[in-house]
Amino acid sequence: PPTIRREDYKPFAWLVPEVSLQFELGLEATRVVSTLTVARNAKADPSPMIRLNGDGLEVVSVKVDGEPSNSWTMDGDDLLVTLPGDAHEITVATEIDPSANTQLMGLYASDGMLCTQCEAEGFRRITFFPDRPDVLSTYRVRMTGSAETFPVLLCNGNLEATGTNDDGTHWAEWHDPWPKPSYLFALVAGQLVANTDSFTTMNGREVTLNIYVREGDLGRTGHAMESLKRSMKWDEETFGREYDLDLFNIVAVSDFNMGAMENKGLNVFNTKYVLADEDTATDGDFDGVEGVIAHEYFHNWSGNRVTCRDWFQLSLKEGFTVLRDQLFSQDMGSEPVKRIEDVRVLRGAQFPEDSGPLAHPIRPDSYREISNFYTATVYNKGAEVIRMMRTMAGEEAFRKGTDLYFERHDGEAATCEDFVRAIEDGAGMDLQQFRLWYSQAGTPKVSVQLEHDGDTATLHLSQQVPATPGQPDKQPMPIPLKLALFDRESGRHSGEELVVLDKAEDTFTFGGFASKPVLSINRGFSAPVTIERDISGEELVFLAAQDDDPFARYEALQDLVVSHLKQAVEGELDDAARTEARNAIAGAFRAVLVDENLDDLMRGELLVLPSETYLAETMRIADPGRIHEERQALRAAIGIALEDELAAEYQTAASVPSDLSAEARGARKVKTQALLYLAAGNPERGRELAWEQYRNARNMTDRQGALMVLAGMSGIERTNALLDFYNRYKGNALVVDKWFALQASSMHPDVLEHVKALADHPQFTLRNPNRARSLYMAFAHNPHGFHAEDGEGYRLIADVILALDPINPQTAARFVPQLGRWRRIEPKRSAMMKAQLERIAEAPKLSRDTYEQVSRSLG
Ligand code: BAL
Ligand code: ZN
Repeated sequence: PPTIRREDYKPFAWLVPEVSLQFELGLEATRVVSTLTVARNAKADPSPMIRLNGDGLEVVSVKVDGEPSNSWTMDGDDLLVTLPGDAHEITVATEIDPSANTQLMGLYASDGMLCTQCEAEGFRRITFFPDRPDVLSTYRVRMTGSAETFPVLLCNGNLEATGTNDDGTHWAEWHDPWPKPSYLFALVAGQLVANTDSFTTMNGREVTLNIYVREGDLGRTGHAMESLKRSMKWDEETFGREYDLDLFNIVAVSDFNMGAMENKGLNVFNTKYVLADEDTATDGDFDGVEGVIAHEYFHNWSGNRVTCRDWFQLSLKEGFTVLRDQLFSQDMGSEPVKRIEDVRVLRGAQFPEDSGPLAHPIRPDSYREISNFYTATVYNKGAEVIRMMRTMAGEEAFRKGTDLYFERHDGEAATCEDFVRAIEDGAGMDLQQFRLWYSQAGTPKVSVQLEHDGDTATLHLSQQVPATPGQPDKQPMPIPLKLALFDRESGRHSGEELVVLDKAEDTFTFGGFASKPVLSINRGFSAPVTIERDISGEELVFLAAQDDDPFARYEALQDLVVSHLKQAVEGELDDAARTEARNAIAGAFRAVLVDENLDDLMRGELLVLPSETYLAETMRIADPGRIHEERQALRAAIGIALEDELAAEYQTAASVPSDLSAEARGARKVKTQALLYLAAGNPERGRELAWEQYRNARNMTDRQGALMVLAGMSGIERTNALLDFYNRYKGNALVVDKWFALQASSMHPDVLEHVKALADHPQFTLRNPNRARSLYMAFAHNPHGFHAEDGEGYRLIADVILALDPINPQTAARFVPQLGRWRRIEPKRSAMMKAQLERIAEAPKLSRDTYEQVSRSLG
């Protein structure tokens, strides 16, 4: 497959101001007739022909200006039409089979209904079109189909007319007044019911809101609707953005590659991010629904009104929209807890990407298959980069920048450079050097040393941006670091400061310190970097107990644990030193358990141990087996040392009434963490408590928490709980996904055998992405199973990739990065991981998606 390069961008030779589409809908055969009004683009190199992208389409007929035409040829999958004049109308008819579309890109059948996914390049699987985001058109769509099979007919924009025909079909005509690129097109047809509500915008526009689902799911749409209304209000208040149509529709579908899709006026969602009630969704699921509803809604401005010029600019809309949804969720719940969760995602998913063979800048320079670049780097690091601009500018100035961005580029297909320039001009700041964050990959490492002399504290900072594929040499980047210097005696500091490290090395001095202060740095995680600080265990304990920045407090605890586990894994500790370190950690955790100033949401967060993946990331070469052993042993040691305190916390938390209040959610979080430690320290007691919790659970958070613990243990309680859970929820696909995932992510010694057996379960299928991921993605991210010493975990995931690739390449390729970590794993496992990648590479007819990921991973 060819490589597409950012530097090769050229504007398209033709404008397509208007598109008219006619669909005759059928699950097995859908006829599409598209009429494009085209005109030469004066800003582009002239061309005598127009290239209309296709993917697997066959031409039924082509007309130019209403007359059948022969002046067309195929170039691979694309249709080239020669056009004599400056403006024409092209009409192309095609026929497609949605039921055969297992890739779930383009128009496909899901559970008896029809729906679409067009981002990034799915529209070309529906009809021939210049399928690139810088071609903006207004769309008029007429859909005709069986009134029985497709009672609901939805498209972008406004519904203008409907009617019935004598043959049992009916039709609907939709018009979207806002010019949009083809990737934002959507169509849905099927048997659906709606939760309908309304929202009045800041200028008094009455917007009808619908959430369409299958009939039995209507009762679980309330949270999504409330989240939508809160998002609409928040975007008005925080970014001054008002909704721009009279209708906003959301449809939930059960077969979906992504989480959701922001099609103009018709968001299509994975059911996972719409449906929630206390019996079937955990607190985390509720947060997921709120966050994704907000994210897709916010795209209406950051993505739709201002879209991307080309796919290299993906972070323009995704990084910015992730930041917007993160800020929204911070405002809706606990700001520090949300920040910790977001950083955990960044460290667990993006840091490993940034330090491996798939590392790429947030604005990549080249790709073969753009679907592979919907990554944690483009999304989450992209959000961090914009967050840094906000931190340096301050909230008010940043808002001036975003106002200017929306004003300048409304209706345009813009670039990341346009965004940076708007922030620069609007906020009045110089971001020249800061632009390096868009072009350089790799997580910067900042080394920190604090010296004290007389009454002056001197801070030495240095940065190093590691080499990444294709980028051996890096320049220093501006790194904004929030810091505070604590007086050891009083436990206070005299104010937070922001320093920007923009050189390879720099020194900052602070006066007025009679004794050496304790440094708290990168507070609030002000920069997405790793910090290597010269700090004692005693200072970390001090910060873990005293720091007034909740993130820094969390960080101190994490550092304490990470540095201990690194030493333990790398064989640097004798028994006495190990015991001493474990005692110090247990002491710090005890302080967290009994601290009356902490709310339970935060307490629960502070108790979470760093993940095995993150621990591996902190080591140059990781031994996953040793990491697992040491981490489990530390958990058990804490469970033993703090058994009484944990049991007391557990009982207190268990007595909090079960509802969705922050207090109750916090209590559940603490309870789950306490249970994990207790079960590790005293398995008998843990099993009993978990079984009791399972039986008495009145919500999914408690039920799933208990089952998670039981799934990792042996015993009849495990069998009974898993059986009960399955029988109770076997009609609910999202909960059955949980049932598969809980077993695949368990700490049970036989997890690999369990996963193999579950693959034969009657409810398992590779064809549904949620189900495939529930078993195999959960397993691939379970280091204890995936890194089984004999390499069977690697073989299993390679088999999955090979089996899934012909069905759904986009989803198959998502499994490759786990094997791609081979260079950072100890030699024996590393060789087996590499061998599996080579086996995949040798397979005939690999998709472009999987081929690209495997070849980059081996390269
Ligand atoms: N644009 C793809 C799905 C999302 O990021 O919202
Ligand atoms: Zn998005």
